[in-house]
Amino acid sequence: MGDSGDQLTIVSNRLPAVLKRCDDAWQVEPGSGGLVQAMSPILCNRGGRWVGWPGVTTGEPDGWEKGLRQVEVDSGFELKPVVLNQREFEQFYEGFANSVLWPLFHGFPDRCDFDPDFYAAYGQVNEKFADAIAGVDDDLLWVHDYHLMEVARRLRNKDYGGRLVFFLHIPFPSIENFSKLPWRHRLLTDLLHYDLIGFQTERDLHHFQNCVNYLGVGAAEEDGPSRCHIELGTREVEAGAFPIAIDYQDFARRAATDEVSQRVEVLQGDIGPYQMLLGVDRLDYSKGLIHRLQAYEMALEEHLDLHEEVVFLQLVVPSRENVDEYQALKREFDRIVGRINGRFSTAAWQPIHYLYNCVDPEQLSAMYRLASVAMVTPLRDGMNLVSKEFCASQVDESGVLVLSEFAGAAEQLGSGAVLVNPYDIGQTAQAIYRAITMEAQERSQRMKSMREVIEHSDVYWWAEAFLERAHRQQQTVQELLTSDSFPLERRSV
Ligand code: ADQ
Repeated sequence: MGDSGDQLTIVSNRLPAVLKRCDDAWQVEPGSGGLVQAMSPILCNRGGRWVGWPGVTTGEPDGWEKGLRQVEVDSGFELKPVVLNQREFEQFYEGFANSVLWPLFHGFPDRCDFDPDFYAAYGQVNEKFADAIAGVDDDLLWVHDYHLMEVARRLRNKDYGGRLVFFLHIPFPSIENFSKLPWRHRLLTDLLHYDLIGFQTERDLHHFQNCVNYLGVGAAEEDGPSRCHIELGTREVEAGAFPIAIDYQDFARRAATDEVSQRVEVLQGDIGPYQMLLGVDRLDYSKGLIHRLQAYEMALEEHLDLHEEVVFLQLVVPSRENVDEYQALKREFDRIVGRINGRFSTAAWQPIHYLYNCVDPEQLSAMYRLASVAMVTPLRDGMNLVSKEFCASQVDESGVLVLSEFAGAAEQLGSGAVLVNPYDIGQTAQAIYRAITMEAQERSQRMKSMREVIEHSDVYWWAEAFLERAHRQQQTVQELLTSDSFPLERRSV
């Protein structure tokens, strides 16, 4: 990994393994979601430590540590659990993280509950994480995502002197949305205690720069392509766009195995002799599931030649199942699936097949390979790894990607994908028809160009770009510290 081979500690809200209580025993399940998918290969490759919440709250029966030790043996890196209590789980995780920051940063301010108790709990849990990390003497602490934006400030208060870098997996909001947050100055000031802050896209970086300048918490200036620096008087912070990626070779290799080929045949048998549209998402309102169903329904209304020609397989990973809003989304989704199948099914054909669970990597690969069209149409998404996984798995380059212009991935894949505004149901319905009826040559040209981008800019390229930046920044600081001309007030970096 270039010259950035420091000891690495990853810090995120969730550990990559989640403990669940089942029949009086603890079960370990692999963590789901994009952050875990992206970071696991990095730590597996270079070793290190991962700090995060294992899904256990205080007061639950002992015995869960044994499960984590087994994951450590299997994965080759150390896991350091931070346990939350029930109140922290409700007010920090379900509260500030998922009922304030998630909707606000995805552009849904009306869904936010700006409860001051939630913000207080956010501070307490960030302090808990800072306590857990303060003793770690690794060279580089890489903190991830919106749950932990205050950790750097809290560590600096404990005289932590090492490098602190941060990556935001979700979008950074526009100034119009960010300034609705009652604690906007404090949150942004706290974030600026990191030395390097990474965003998914140019758009996010630009929004961040605007917020820093508009709210007057620093002076942000562009610093070359995809980079900016923020002058704070006593120190400087760097920020940049680093589009997250996948382990391309892993997906491409798996898709070409005999096992996956066999599963493709079985799957084709299960869905019938039709072309397949595929959706793969966590259950979340930001993923645009309802709009997607409406677009498919409209495509079926307007194009009778799609009847008994396509099926739509939607795979949904359960997420935040005990939150009312998510239960309501699932009910709404089920209702519309029932309506569409009720309206259009024939004795031989059912237009939507819907699975509500996690599938293993081979099965996911078979779905990606068989799909004629992948529907990746979030209303807003930091990056969206499904779009990249689909392309990497398309070893015969015959599938079409229908991609929302509001997914971070659109910055890299926009020219190969069929881009849509997911709020425009009519346009998305047309895009479905266009994708299904696209000629083989155009399909292959588009898919080839996207696969090239994804192969070149894979997850190792991404981590190396980010860590080298962190490393270079450290070198610059060291050079300045040993130079006579370095102004004294900047030595506190
Ligand atoms: P997520 O919101 O979790 O990630 P995404 O990037 O699409 O979204 O990742 C989902 C992951 O879950 C994919 O790797 C996918 O393969 C996996 N997955 C989905 N359904 C599955 C199923 N039924 N069975 C098994 N696996 C399934 C957040 C941000 C994203 C950003 C990532 C990484 O919201 O915008 O891309 O972090 O930074």
